[in-house]
Amino acid sequence: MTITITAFEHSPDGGKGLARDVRVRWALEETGQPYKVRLVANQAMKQPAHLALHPFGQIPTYEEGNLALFESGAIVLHIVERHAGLLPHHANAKARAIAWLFAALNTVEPPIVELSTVMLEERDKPWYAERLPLVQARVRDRLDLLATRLGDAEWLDGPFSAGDLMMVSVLLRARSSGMLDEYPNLAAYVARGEARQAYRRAFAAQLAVNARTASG
Ligand code: GTB
Repeated sequence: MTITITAFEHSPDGGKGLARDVRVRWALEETGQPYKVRLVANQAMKQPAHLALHPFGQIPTYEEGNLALFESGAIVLHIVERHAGLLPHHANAKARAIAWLFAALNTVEPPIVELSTVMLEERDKPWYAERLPLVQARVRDRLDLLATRLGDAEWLDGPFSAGDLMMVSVLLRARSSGMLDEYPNLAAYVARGEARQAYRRAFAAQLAVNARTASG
């Protein structure tokens, strides 16, 4: 059955790979699943056709036969549960990999997203200089302990898993703030994720879209 995902027609990052379709593309590449991409224009996001797929009018979505899914975490989990490669076979190890996937989304991503919102959208506010260090401290709270936990391991819990895929995807959003560089082991962990062939294919595919739509 054909898999179709949605992505921005014009990603606000211009192809830096930070939009959440990339983690879905990456999971599909890691598990060897071919997929199609339907690009959604900004003005179409909140129109009925797209809202029928995504109740909040966002990307990414995932369609396969009569299944339509939204939420990047749910989509990645669906992919890795159905196709081998990113979840361990042993039940306990599988549960732990899924815990890391949720930790990336629920524990690490929120302060990172808050930081990028502050830096991108609140720079001109009179309270920016006061707020920024507070939000940076919330990111540091998470990164300090994540870095300690990772130590000098290659991945979070044994072989590369869906948990690592999601954690690397989330940490990538912190890089432009400079905060990732405060943690050399996390920066190296992210670099190992980016060096995977499947990530490179996912990144190149979204870059090609953005290069094309920027010029067209
Ligand atoms: N919880 C949902 C999920 O994980 O799937 C969140 C989905 C979401 O935030 N989608 C964003 C979207 O559709 C795109 S990824 N936004 C349009 C809208 O809400 O109308 C978030 C994102 C956007 C831009 C950058 N960037 O420019 O760097 C990075 C990430």
